Amino acid sequence: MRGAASILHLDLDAFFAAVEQRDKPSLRGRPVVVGGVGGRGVVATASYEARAYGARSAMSTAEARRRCPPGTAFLGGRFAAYRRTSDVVMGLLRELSPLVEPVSIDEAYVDLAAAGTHDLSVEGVTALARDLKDRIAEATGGVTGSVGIGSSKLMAKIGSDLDKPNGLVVVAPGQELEVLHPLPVTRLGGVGPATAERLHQVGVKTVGDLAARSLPDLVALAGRAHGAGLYALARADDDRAVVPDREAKSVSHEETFERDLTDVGVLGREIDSMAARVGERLRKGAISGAPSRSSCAATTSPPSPAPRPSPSRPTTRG
Ligand code: TTP
Ligand code: MG
Repeated sequence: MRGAASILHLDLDAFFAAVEQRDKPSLRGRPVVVGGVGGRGVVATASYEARAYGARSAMSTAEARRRCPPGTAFLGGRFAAYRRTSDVVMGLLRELSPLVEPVSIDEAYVDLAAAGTHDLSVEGVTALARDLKDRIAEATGGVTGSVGIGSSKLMAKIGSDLDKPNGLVVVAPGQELEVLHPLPVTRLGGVGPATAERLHQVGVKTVGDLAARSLPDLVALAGRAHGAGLYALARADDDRAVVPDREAKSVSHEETFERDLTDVGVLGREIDSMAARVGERLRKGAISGAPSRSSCAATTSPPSPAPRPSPSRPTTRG
């Protein structure tokens, strides 16, 4: 944790849907769902208008169709357009600091202290964030983002999520625990459904509840490393650095089929075709790697969630 609120986190709002609404003015203000539109399709994202009806990322498109009213647009996605818009936004972030860490296609951390030129007072970073939001909307033709600024990556990310969409939250140094403790534990990175379930069973619902537990308690509950991590996060104790240009850890390809495939010959041909596409991308990037066994597993049912393109885990939709 730093003495100044000098880490910024940006997350664009309903990103894929926002790009669609920008490019097709008739979609603005309307429910829009982007994702797989076939029978086994999965929702990548939903505009906030569609979320009002319950459409969500990773839900089956069939379920989103049941929930959303007639007139909802169901779109297959245009990844080149999302990538171009993302590049414009990442470019604006790089104007703020040499230390920018993209986390996914629509999300990044910026170390404002690394620039050495910004006023890092709460007023100073608030004005900087307002200006950034204006410039993003202008450069992208109307895509909005939510910004959080705080004394650590943890507080910056919590902040960007607190007032979505189009939010701006600066967590002043010294206010971290006041902001953090009332939140549900699931808002901490690393508390997935399994850990959350275990914590709920022992009465830990909020981050404040978590902070009241001893270190040995949490280690007994979640294991040594994870327990210690939770103990630190509940105290807003987070010294993770902003790391620019993280290298890709893996290159993969996944598809959801219209029907379950059980014929080994057909599956083999599908795997060959996907492997060829991965190989093509590896050659293009002049990189190599060892195939991972688990990523070669062919899942037929249930359909996997919509792939989430990210610089650190590039994924191409089929
Ligand atoms: P998110 O930032 O998680 O979601 P979002 O930008 O759509 O909405 P929010 O306002 O809550 O930030 O993800 C960014 C994009 O990544 C999203 O627009 C679509 C894609 N994505 C997937 O393809 N599959 C997924 O399961 C998720 C969560 C996102
Ligand atoms: Mg987003």
